[in-house]
Amino acid sequence: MDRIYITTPLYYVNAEPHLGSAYTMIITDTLARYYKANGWEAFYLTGTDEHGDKIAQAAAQAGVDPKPFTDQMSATFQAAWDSCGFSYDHFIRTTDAYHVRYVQELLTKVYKAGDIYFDRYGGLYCFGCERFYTEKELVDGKCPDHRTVPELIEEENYFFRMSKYQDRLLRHLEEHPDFIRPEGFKNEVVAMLRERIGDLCISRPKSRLTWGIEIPFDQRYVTYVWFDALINYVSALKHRGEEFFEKFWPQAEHFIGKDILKPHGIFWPTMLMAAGLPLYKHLNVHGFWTSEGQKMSKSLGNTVSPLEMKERIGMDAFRYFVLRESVFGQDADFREDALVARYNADLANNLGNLVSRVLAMQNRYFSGAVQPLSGDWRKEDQALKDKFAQAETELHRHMVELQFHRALESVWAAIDHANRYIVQTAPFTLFKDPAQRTRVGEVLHHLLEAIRQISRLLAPFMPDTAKELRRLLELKEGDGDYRALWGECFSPGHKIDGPTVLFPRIELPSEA
Ligand code: ME8
Repeated sequence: MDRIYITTPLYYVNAEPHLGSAYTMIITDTLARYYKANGWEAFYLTGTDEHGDKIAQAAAQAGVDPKPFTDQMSATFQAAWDSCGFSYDHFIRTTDAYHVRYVQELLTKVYKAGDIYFDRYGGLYCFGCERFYTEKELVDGKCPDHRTVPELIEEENYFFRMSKYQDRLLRHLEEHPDFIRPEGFKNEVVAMLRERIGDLCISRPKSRLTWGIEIPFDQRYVTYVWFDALINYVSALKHRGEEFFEKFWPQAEHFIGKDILKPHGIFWPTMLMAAGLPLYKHLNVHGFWTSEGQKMSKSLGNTVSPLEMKERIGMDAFRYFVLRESVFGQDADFREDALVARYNADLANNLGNLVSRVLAMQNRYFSGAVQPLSGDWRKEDQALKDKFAQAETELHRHMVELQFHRALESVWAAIDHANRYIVQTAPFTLFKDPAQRTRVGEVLHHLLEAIRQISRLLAPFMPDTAKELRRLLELKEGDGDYRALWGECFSPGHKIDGPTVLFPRIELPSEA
């Protein structure tokens, strides 16, 4: 059986869910639904990243102990994702006991194998990033992300012999050119690997930070948050048993934003090598969203909240917009005018009108009862069916390439075609001639088929809309009709529901 293991980053619990995290969720949820619908065995993992300085500081600011703070924030994330309808199979928290145990087990194993050593180290430390920087990485002496001057810290710590695996990782990337994709990000990692990567400091003294997983062989230390968090991808599978791990791990598809390329592209595979585990299959890297051309930030007040978008235009319309408007791997801009334009043109007009017109005619002309198809198909009937078959073939190809915008384009080309088919066949004119009633019934039957196909094709992208279309067509869940051939789903007399407005137009103030 085909299998896929889909993961998201674990979200830091120091901020509310925003467009950046929602985007990774929308992509991965779409893929998980797509593969499950196609009969694959899929496991879809998300969760929260809860240890480290950043979280300890956020808890302190909130005046709460880290544990209750993370409990509450993690629950906020989970509730937000549930309200968005994301279909994850497991939600992991890095404070979960099984995860903590596994991290300690792995640390012990790597330590015993000699790949973790104790050393004195002085370096420039950025508290925001929770890591040491080399002079070369700084911009004007400041952390490039936080624009703050890192502090000089000297202390004794444990180090992971990351450099030992540098050449092996470079070879792996050469032998598996799509290990990290799109290619530009692979090239970035290859460039990093052509320089000295050094070893990785993986502990923090408790004198400085206590909120972390204790180093199992030295109680004076906790584990560096990245060394802890990355391991979730394995601990979540192991939690379900060794067999489960063996089954899914070789099919691991990680999805991340480009800012966390280094930990996933370098720390993680070298950690896996040291632990004697196989590497993940692919690291899939997406770009960053800006809002009206600017970096999203709370102080600018331009963050996009998935829950607010759901409230305003509905989750499916929000999903449609971010998937249709962005190219996987590239940066994208969230613009209000683009959102309204796409919503009105693609959803309210193309899709919404098609559905309401067809259902309205079916009800007006035949009281909702589906009419039989004769064996005698006209050229335009065949062309309509072919267009949907073409959309499906293209969609499969684009999904494998993670080209979500293209996949949606293909579906919309078929939707456009269905609208043109109405103009071409003009059932509203034909109906005036009683001798043409049988043909009108056939035309509408083909159009109902088109809507059924739209519901199938859109299900991974717009699950609620797909469900609503099936409800309007009076198709029950698990009816066995999902894969039925064109023309073989609706038996004559099958009654469909009345027309409805799927996507009410958004009127701009100037239009009102
Ligand atoms: O990095 N556009 O968590 P996080 C697109 N805990 N993606 C964005 C974005 C934006 N404007 N802003 C953030 C972490 N992201 C770690 C991960 S995994 C073991 C540990 C993305 O909550 C960002 O790239 O800061 C990352 O993929 C995700 O949101 C979570 O970021």
